[in-house]
Amino acid sequence: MKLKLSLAILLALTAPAAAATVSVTDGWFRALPGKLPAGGYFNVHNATKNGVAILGVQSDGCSTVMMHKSSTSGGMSRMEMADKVEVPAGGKASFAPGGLHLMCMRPTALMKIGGKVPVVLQLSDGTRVAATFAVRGASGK
Ligand SMILES: [Cu+2]
Repeated sequence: MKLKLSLAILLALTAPAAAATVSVTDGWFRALPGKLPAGGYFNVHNATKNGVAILGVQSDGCSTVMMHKSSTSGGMSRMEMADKVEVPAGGKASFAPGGLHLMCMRPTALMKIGGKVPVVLQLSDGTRVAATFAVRGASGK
């Protein structure tokens, strides 16, 4: 009886901590013909009590991955580098067409429409988050 009780306490103490992580959902790349860069889109959720920032991204599907932000001003759309992307405690950040996105430079043979590509985010707290992105065609489907 005593053993069961302490096990229950242990589970209660450890379960929430294990669930409080940074996670990635809805990840996909838009593969374009030839060696054109593939745009990468996803949502990142920070369930921890501390704000973190994404400092870099790596993928075996790309020679280099950059973070970009698109914006439109005066009818002109442009992209600029995003050195880091903040994800507030308990909040999220969205990489979506027209805004923040990954720029997958010189895609490798892994970047095949209908396939899957591994992606790793490097966070400011020193941890890494692994995710799998689906590869879609130019239409986003
Ligand atoms: Cu870009």
